[in-house]
Amino acid sequence: MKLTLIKPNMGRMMTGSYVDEGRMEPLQIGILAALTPSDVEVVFYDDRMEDIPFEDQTDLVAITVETFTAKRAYEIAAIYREKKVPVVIGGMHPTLLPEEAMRYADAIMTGDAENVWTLMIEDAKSGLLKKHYKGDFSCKPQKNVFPRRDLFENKGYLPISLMQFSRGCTNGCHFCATSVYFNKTHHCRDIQAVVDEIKSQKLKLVFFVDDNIVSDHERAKDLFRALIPLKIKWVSQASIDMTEDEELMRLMMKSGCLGNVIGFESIKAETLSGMNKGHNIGENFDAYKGQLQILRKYGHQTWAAFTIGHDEDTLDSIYETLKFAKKNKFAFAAFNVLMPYPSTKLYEDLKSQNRLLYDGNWWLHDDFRFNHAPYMPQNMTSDDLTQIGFECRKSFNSITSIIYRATDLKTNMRTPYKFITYLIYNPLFRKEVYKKQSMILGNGEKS
Ligand code: B12
Ligand code: SF4
Repeated sequence: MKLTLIKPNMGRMMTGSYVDEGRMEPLQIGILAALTPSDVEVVFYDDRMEDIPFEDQTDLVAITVETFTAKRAYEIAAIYREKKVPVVIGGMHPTLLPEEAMRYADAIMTGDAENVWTLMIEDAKSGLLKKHYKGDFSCKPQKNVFPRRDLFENKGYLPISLMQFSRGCTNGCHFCATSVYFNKTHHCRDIQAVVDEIKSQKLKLVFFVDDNIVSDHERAKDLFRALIPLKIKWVSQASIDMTEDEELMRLMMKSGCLGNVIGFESIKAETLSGMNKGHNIGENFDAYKGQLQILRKYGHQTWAAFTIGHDEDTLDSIYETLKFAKKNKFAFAAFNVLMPYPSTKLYEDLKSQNRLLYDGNWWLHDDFRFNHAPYMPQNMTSDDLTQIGFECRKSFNSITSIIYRATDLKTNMRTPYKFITYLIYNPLFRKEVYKKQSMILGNGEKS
């Protein structure tokens, strides 16, 4: 049997197809390939930069789907199904919205694949695919396999190895798709398995794609202790309450952490409370003053993620957030329009208030464009929100801002390695700001 794995692109720019120059290895593809029995031939196509050879013979197509790639994924599925090749889809979006996904595939898989993938492959071999495979979290992430990274060779990915220590997060921010997918649970791999996987790698720069690597402080400390002798450099995602535990911070930075993506979301306590992000507020909240001192003390290169368009936000408060991000010389920052992902509390609230645009399913709507607000905000128009989001991204990533932010001896200039990382990635992200804005989802043809 031949299995074709596909990672779909998000869409097209007005001027032609979008090629993500900052693309990274798709970890789920490597894991699914590794879980596949060895008598099955596996090929992989990354739609983000290569053409899918639809004419090639294959027996089963498996597509990984996020909400932003759903439209393109369904287009790809339709082409194969037209040729009578069965298609299975899985990942974040089908798990959030199984009824929709079922309309576009022969089979769907919801939740994690580790426990049901081989069963699905056996069913496909005998031509007896079931409509719905339900994964669960009863085994450790990745089971006992290492991702098949041989499938990633010569695809031009950034020289950074994607890995995972844990999946999920115990917090429940109202906008977060991950918290719905994992139902506020957190699952860790055995630390020795992570260490062995790192040792098997040539690349010594690792991106732990954990949703929140410090969700369990004690487990995280154990991991960091085990990483110290490996002398790697790594980045991940972490919640800012890590700054309340200095032992955690010390071990984290000693183990080679350059910095993490941190969900700041907002600099106002009432906005953070409104989105159920109390763990950012802590005691005596003063626009993150205390937390930032700790981050700087340990030389943490911060990738600050903000979401804009909350009910408490105004145009002024968003400009204030931009000023805050520049003033604190964050290495990187994201100003994402708050996206109502299906099945989140945010989505359900906006739906019940009749505030969703694009018929409530922006991810499939022909008129929706990337980074546009798909709902009516409280204190501005949706166009204002789209515009101010773009302005924040442009301004934060302007040449003057890049030069100004570089000059932080405690973080971005703390070591030559950190400075080089800063200099390589800032121009790359600057370019992406312009390329991605208003991108059309899918192949651009009206459905
Ligand atoms: C790493 C990551 C990135 C990396 C991407 C790295 C890469 N390879 O290209 C970077 C930082 C670049 C990134 C970018 C973005 N990301 Co991102 N990212 C993640 C993150 C943290 C981890 C993904 C991952 O690798 N997980 C590890 C793998 C092993 O787990 P998995 O994908 O869940 O796969 C398992 C199962 O789902 C299942 N499965 C998966 N696919 C399939 C397919 C089949 C057929 C089957 C049967 C099973 C199956 O099996 C796997 C093993 O159990 C997720 C959070 C998350 N938990 O998903 C967000 C997440 C996917 N990202 C998200 C978003 C919004 C984005 C951006 C749009 C942000 C932006 N505004 O620019 C961009 C664009 C993404 C794109 N498609 O191009 C959202 C998506 C929300 C949604 N509803 O879809 C998430 C969920 C974060 C969040 N909390 O909301 N991202
Ligand atoms: S802390 Fe981050 S990963 Fe956890 S629920 Fe909130 S947004 Fe999601």
